[in-house]
Amino acid sequence: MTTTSSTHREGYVPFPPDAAETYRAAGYWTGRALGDLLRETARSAPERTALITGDGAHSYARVDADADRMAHGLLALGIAPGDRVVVQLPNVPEFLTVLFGLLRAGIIPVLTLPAHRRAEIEHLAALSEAVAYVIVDRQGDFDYRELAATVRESVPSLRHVLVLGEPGAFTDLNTVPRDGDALPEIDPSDIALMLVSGGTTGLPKLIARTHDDYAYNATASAAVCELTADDVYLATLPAAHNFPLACPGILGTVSVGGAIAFVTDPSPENAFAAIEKHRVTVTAVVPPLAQLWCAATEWEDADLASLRLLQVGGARLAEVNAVEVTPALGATLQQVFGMAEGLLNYTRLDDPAELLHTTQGRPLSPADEVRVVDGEGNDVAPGEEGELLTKGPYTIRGYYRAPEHNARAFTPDGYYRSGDLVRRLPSGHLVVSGRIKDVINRGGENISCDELEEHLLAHPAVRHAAAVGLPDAALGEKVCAVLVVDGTMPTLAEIKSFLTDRGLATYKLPDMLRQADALPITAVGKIDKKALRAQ
Ligand code: OOB
Repeated sequence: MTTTSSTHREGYVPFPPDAAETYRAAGYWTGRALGDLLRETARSAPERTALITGDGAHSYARVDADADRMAHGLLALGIAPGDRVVVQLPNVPEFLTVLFGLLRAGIIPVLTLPAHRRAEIEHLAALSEAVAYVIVDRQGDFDYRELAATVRESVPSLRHVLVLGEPGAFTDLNTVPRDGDALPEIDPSDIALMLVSGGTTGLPKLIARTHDDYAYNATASAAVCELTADDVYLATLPAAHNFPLACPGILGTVSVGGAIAFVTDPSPENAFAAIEKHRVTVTAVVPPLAQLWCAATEWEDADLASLRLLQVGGARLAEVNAVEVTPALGATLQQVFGMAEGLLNYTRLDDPAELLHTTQGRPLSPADEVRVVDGEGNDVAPGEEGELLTKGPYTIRGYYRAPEHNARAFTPDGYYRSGDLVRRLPSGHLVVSGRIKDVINRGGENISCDELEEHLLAHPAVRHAAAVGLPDAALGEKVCAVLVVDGTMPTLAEIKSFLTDRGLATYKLPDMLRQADALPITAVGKIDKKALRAQ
């Protein structure tokens, strides 16, 4: 009955046929559709808990059937395989049904974050020519239906707004599911879903991931984390982000038959209660949250004994914070250096403490190709700093519908230019030493913000630190350190002498200090340097 929308591959950059053949032959790509990850577990262990919700546990059999009914309902609305649907849901259990419903129908979810607003959603909906937009009615004091009304006026392709909760003028998502017979055949080399790039400059880009590559991303990650059916994964970060979605996250947990719980509020009080109640074993957080959770063990007395693995990634975790994780939370620390574009680096569970604390892990796959290059694109000497370039079985070859940007962001031979500065150790572990874009150029001297922040964080009064470059007539840029402190704010002179005592070069010392109550964060919880500079 349904026909595949022919437009969805326009502007998609596929893997070259020879690379695809290699990945298939080597067994990285298995020809499974993402919807099959759930199907396989539902067949082998139908009674196991897939989902923990406010009103009890849902078995794999139930979630599987719910996903099928959602798929049939979406198709019955006239949404066709290959069509794009913008999904903007907080971390609610229904996320799983909506996601798998779309995947099973061959409809492509465009996974946006709850914190995205009009500028991002309009851009992403228009770029993907989305036909539908899935939201919750409201969260906190934000009404997504008002946002949807605005977006629908400016994006003519949007035919449906499907609402979880009170639908207002739109369609109630709960009325959509229906029974049906056959679902469309899925081509595993086709686009499964679209992620939003984490880039902090310019408009967000769309990252189209295939069934083959993303299934590998999730299952190989599950293997590295030694995930089993006994694990309970807590989605703490926004579920639409690659890290909690598939590293190994939600999809990895489904692939091994574990259980998934969601929290919308990652505060220690709330997350710790969920960990205790559901006996959570694994979760993923960003560094500021890891730091907050560690500190909160001082005043929260929840039982966290079930937590075996805390994954920390998304931004550089300072060594001073890394060493605190296991003593405070009892869990093994895993550093994860990943990107929505693909490449994932993990510290391994049995890595020595030194590597766990001071590196951001090593590539997930033996087929990941990593180069560390200088400004001219030549490989640097082993151990030297350079830009990370990468290609591999789960790294995109180009952003969706972005040919001009792709010409800069990818090398002619298909490597993604990450913009991250790294050093590679003999073990293959990478140390992220900064970002090409996150460097302050002070009178011709380059200062890595990450490095300066690491030193600032070592000061006993400093809880959070961010270094930003501000325009300066004499120097080009001057260094401003924004600090969140415990107790009294140190003076500039005190900070300078503290950093000098730590052996930091004089040119890296801040020119000015600003105190803040909190640092602005991006939709996924990283420090928002752009917003900070604007302040
Ligand atoms: C993850 O993905 P994105 O797409 O939001 O951001 C990617 C960028 C990287 O290029 C790098 O600049 C930074 O975020 N980053 C890290 C890091 N992990 C990510 N910088 C330093 N240390 C780390 N551990 O952020 C992401 C995706 C999957 C898993 C984990 C994180």
